[in-house]
Amino acid sequence: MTDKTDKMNKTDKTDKMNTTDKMNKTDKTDKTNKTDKTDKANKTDKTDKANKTDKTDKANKTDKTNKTDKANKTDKTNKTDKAENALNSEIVKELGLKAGAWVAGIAASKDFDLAPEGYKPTDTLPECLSVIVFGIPVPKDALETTEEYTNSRKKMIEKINDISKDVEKQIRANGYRAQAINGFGGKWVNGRQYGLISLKHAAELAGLGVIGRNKLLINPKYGTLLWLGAVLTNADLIPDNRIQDSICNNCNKCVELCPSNALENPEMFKTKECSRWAFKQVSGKMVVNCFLCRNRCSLRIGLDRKV
Ligand code: B12
Ligand code: SF4
Ligand code: SF4
Repeated sequence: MTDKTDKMNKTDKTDKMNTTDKMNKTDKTDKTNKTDKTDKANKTDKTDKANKTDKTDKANKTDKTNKTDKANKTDKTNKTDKAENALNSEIVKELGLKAGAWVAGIAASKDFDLAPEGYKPTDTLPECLSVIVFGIPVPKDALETTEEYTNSRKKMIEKINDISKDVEKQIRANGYRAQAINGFGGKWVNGRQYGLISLKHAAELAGLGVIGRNKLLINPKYGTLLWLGAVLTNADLIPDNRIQDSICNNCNKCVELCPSNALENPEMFKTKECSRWAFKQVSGKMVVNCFLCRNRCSLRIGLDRKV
C-alpha cells in the first residue's frame, strides 16, 4: 500500500474543525500535482506540442519546414516516451495519489478467482491483468449528522470517480487499456444494484485493509472511513502484499447497533434489510439514514486512534 503519510500526520495533529480546511488544501495541491503528473506521464500532450511549435516558429523556418519538423519531432517523441513511460506499479499508484487519492494499492486480476461469475475484473475488461485501487477518507466532521454525511458522500463519490477517470485517461495515454470502476454505479439485477466488481474485496487484495465484521474494509490508518475507487488495466503490475492479520477486534458493536439486523449472520449480509434502513427519500432527495456500522465501529478512524 502506498499512502500520503504526510497527510496522515497532519490528520493526527489536526482537530475536527480543520478537516474540511485540510481537504480543501488537498484539492488545491491536486491541481498543481495534476500539472506535474501530466507532464511526467504524458510528455506528448498538447501543451508540449504547442511549446515545440512556438520554438520552431521563432526560428523563422518556412511553413513547409515547420510542418515537417513538427511531424518528425512528434514521431520521435512518441516513440521515446512510450519506451520511457512503460508503466510500473509505483508510477501508477503515484498517478492516483497525485490525482487526489490518499491511499493506493494494486491487486492482481487473477486473485479474484473467488469472485462470482460476472463480477471478476476480466468480465469488464477481458484482458485485465491488474486492478489499481484508491481510497479517500470521509472527513471526520462529516460523521456527526446524516445531513453532513449525505452531503459529504456526494462530494466523495464525485472525487473518487474523478480520480479513477483521471488515472484511466493517463494509463490509456501510455498505450495500455484501462477501465475506471464507478464507486457507486453498477448494473441492476433482480431489483438489486451491483457494482462491476466488489471494491472492498479489491481493496483487500490490494493490501489496503481487511474486511471486518461490519462487512466494510478497515484500513489500519483510516479505519472504516475510506471511500473506494478502482481502475482495471492490461498493464502487468506487481501487486501489493495483502495484510495478513485481522484488523477488526470482534467487539460486535456494529452487529448490536445495526437497526436492520443486516449483520446478524456473519456469512450472509442482508442487503435488502440494510438498504431499507440505510437510505430514505426526503423531499424527493435521497438521504443517507444510517451508517452506524461505519461511524460507530470502534476502529472507525484506524488502529492508532480508537474512539
Ligand atoms: C450495492 C452497494 C450497497 C448495497 C449492498 C451492499 C452489499 N454489501 O451488498 C447497500 C445499499 C445495502 C449498501 C450499503 C452500504 N454501503 Co455500499 N456499496 C454498494 C456498491 C455500489 C456495490 C456492491 C456490489 O454490488 N459489489 C459486487 C458484488 C458481487 O459483491 P458483494 O455483494 O459485495 O460480494 C459478496 C460476494 O459476491 C462475494 N464477492 C464478490 N466479489 C468478490 C471478490 C473476491 C476476491 C471475493 C473473495 C469474494 C467476492 O463476497 C461477498 C460475500 O457475500 C459498492 C461499490 C462497489 N462497486 O463495490 C458500495 C460500497 C461497498 N458501499 C460502501 C458503503 C460505505 C456503504 C454503507 C456504509 C452506506 C452508507 N450508509 O454510507 C452501507 C454499509 C453496509 C455494509 N455494512 O456493508 C463502500 C464501502 C467502503 C468500505 N470502506 O468498505 C463501497 C465500496 C462504496 C465505495 N465506493 O466506497 N451498499
Ligand atoms: S448501514 Fe445501517 S442498516 Fe446497513 S448494515 Fe450498516 S448499520 Fe446496518
Ligand atoms: S464494530 Fe467491532 S466487530 Fe464491528 S467491525 Fe468494528 S471492530 Fe469489528
